[in-house]
Amino acid sequence: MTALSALETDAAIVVEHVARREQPADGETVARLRAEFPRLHGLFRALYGDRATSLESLLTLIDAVLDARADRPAELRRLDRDRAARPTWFESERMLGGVCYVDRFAGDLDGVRKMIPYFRELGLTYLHLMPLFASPEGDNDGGYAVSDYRTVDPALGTMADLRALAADLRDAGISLVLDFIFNHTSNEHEWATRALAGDPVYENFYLIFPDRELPDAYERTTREIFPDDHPGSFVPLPDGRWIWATFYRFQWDLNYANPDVFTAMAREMLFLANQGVEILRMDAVAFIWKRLGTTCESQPEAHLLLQAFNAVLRIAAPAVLFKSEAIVHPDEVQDYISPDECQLSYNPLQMALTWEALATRDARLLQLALDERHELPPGTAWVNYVRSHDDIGWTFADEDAARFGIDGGPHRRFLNDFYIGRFAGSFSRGFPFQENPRTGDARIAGTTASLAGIAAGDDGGEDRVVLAHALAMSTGGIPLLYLGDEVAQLNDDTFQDDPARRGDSRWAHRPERPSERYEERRDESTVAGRVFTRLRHLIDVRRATTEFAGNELIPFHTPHAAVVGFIRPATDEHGGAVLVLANVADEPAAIPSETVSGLDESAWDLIRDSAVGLGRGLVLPAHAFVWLRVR
Ligand code: OTU
Repeated sequence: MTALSALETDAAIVVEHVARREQPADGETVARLRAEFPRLHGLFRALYGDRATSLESLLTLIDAVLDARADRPAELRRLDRDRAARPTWFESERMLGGVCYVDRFAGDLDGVRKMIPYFRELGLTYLHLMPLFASPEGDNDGGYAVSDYRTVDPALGTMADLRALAADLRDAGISLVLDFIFNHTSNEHEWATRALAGDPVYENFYLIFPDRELPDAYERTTREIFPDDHPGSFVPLPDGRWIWATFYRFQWDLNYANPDVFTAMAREMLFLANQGVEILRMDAVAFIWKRLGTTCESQPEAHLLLQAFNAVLRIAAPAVLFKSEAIVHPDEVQDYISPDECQLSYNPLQMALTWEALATRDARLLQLALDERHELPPGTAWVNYVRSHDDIGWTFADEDAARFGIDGGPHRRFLNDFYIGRFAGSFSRGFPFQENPRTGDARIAGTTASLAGIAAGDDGGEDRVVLAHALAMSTGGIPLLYLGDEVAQLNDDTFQDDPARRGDSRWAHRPERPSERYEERRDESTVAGRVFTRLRHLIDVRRATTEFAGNELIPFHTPHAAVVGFIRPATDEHGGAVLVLANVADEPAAIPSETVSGLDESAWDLIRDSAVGLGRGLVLPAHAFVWLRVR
């Protein structure tokens, strides 16, 4: 039987199946099912076609999708239509993201609602709330161990509160972003407890092995992700068996080779979509498919699974976007980004290389990333951030570094030493995260202000905080602020005294809302006030600069290794173009007139709102940047 005839016969069965449903699907939904079916069918066959029951599984999935569509509230169906009419909404220069923990920033969901006026003051259009679902007591990886995707952590509120908050945020022009933590569940999820109790249906939801034979075989090629917690990728169960746990011992990886797992998780995803979530942050995408003899990261099936989830959403909740969280080699990061897979992605390379440039006072690797690794397919966007709730990992490509004679391994060790503050003369006060003595690997924890020099009292600290944000706000896509960084919050050292947080230095950069600093935010005699005022101004300028929409970027090279440069071209007939130059060095950089001779002599400084002449070149002070409208 050819693939085409399989599609035809299966489609006929699906049509009949859908017609027999108790609750008939509306015309719009049927049209979307028709449009997406060939793709979903192909993906499902590629993933599960070798199983005798694969068609049956597909029918179960389609029922789940149609049930979710039937449950989709009217205002979200309206959103589906609005987004379809303006599909590039997220590429606007007005987009600005913020991220926070509900409890640490605002107490609970009601507290978040009360912060909406502040979010508007700041200009947010996107709010990522860190995981807020039921989770084990004590250490739960900041909520990344989910025990029930349909229950909000009772300390934070209820599902009804979450729905109401999503609607209030939407009214304020802010899209709610939540994680879809789909690589693993907590060991207290009902599926996990049933698996542990020996229920074969749920044993099949996870990857459980009777002895060490296969775990040992897999571990010959897998990476240790959280070596502080346990070595390798497996943890023992009380009965002596071994279960796959890539991250913490209480986070059990799901078995996506089982189509029932895909359908069960699709149900949870659609449930979240129907609560009013507009963007799902797809956690740990690289890890979702395992294959013996490989790293078990970024396998081809990981992409097929994401595309299948994407197809499911296009039918039932088409307004919702995916943001990929792949903190891996830059080639691999790119592979997750397409309109059919994840429309948005963190840009870990730009993030890490911004810090790399600040430490080395050399922006060449960052420039190379903008020159060669910035472009994206139409209909997609980067999420550019200075730092997240996670560590900073040095995920640049060794082959890129080699082009400048830099050896990746020792360079990473230097960067770790520098940001931990072990390197003489460092301005940084960071912590090591998951330092692995066996491999010499480590990543970095710390708030932006503490890493950039403010905690150490370095003269360039405030400038570096602003510079790093200015880059995230100007290269394209959605800039994302870690809330609290706009008032230069410092590390929270108290995690070291809390048994539930002690083992995870990322808590250093997840402080509680620094309310004193927020009170000082209009007082420019304070650090918080100066940083806030400068960032707030950048946000205003960005919103008024249409050239900052979209992702198009033309590299602009200067003779200085410490200067990164690019032009953001006009996106409409009215715009000129915006030249961005940023100097990461501790000394001024003089840009000679020849470098800017291709531009009109008179330019407009968007930040100072004043004319500048380029006839004699220009001088960038230490840690300074310009956004110039040029012709
Ligand atoms: C993600 O990060 C989350 O962002 C973390 O907060 C979680 O702890 C983790 O998953 C488990 O849910 O290893 O150090 O892309 O870098 O997925 C962070 C690879 C992590 C990993 C990433 C993971």
